[in-house]
Amino acid sequence: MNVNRNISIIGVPMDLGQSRRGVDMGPSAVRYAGMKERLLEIGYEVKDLGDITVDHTLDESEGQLKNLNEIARVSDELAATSDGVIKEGNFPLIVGGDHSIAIGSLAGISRNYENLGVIWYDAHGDLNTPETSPSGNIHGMPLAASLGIGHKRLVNLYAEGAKIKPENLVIIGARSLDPGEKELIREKGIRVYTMHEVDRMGMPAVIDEAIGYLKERTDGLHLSLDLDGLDPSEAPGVGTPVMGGMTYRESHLAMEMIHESGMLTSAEFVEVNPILDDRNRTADLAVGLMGSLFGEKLK
Ligand code: Z70
Ligand code: MN
Ligand code: MN
Ligand code: MN
Repeated sequence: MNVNRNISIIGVPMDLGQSRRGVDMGPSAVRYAGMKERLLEIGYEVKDLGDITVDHTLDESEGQLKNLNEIARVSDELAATSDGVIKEGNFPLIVGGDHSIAIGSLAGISRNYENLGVIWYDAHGDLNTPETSPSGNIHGMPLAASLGIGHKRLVNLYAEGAKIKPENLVIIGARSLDPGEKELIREKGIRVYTMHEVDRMGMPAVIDEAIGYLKERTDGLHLSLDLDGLDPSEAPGVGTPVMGGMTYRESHLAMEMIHESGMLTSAEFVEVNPILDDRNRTADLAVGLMGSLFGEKLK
């Protein structure tokens, strides 16, 4: 597969999917860290489409699902934008914002594939439903919603029903799974490399196996990278830090190997919270990871 040389950046300053304000400044922080310049340097054509507008007025009307209305509205717009970028022949690079935005990106992107593969690089499973969620935060639900499970507004967003198939999904780095999420993983047979597997097998074997598995069954590959997948000592600027995460080196290697596969067709980087960060370190890290993901030469 030829790597797409035309990248379209979409910013989504969403912070309504969780309870720590500030992640809406993620797209600015990542732009400030030199995202576009880095990609131009590697040799891509890069178009920054700017940010999707988010109304940050908190709306508690839905009770159990916090800020459902605005999240659904933004997700629908993001779905249409990502779908449009692919139809123009460009590569969508989406920058959040909290992880609830993946509902919109997957809804739009998946329209263009029979079997979209997804690598979910995250400390969390984001597989909760309104019934299993301990928090009511929609950023803990985007994968379940994309699999067709959860609130109908989220499940039927942009198109009716499931956007991805459980067998086309690989979760890497999980170390904080709620009971309902574990049940869903078992029930659907979802492939999960928890930190246990990352430590036992090593990152090279995890990525080799994940890529080999997805190569057989998918016709596109989306990387959804939550910065909290990395260890908080290296990515402090996230809303929900969880100890024992993937290192800087493991993560760069993972990005380089995904690049080498030639399979990547879209990507998103989420949960950078500059308010909680240490002098934009986590945004800098995100841009560095993009460098590796897009094939920056090491020598
Ligand atoms: C928890 C919930 C979550 C990200 C935290 C946390 C989910 N499982 N996702 N940080 N990115 O509330 O559903
Ligand atoms: Mn806000
Ligand atoms: Mn997440
Ligand atoms: Mn997470």
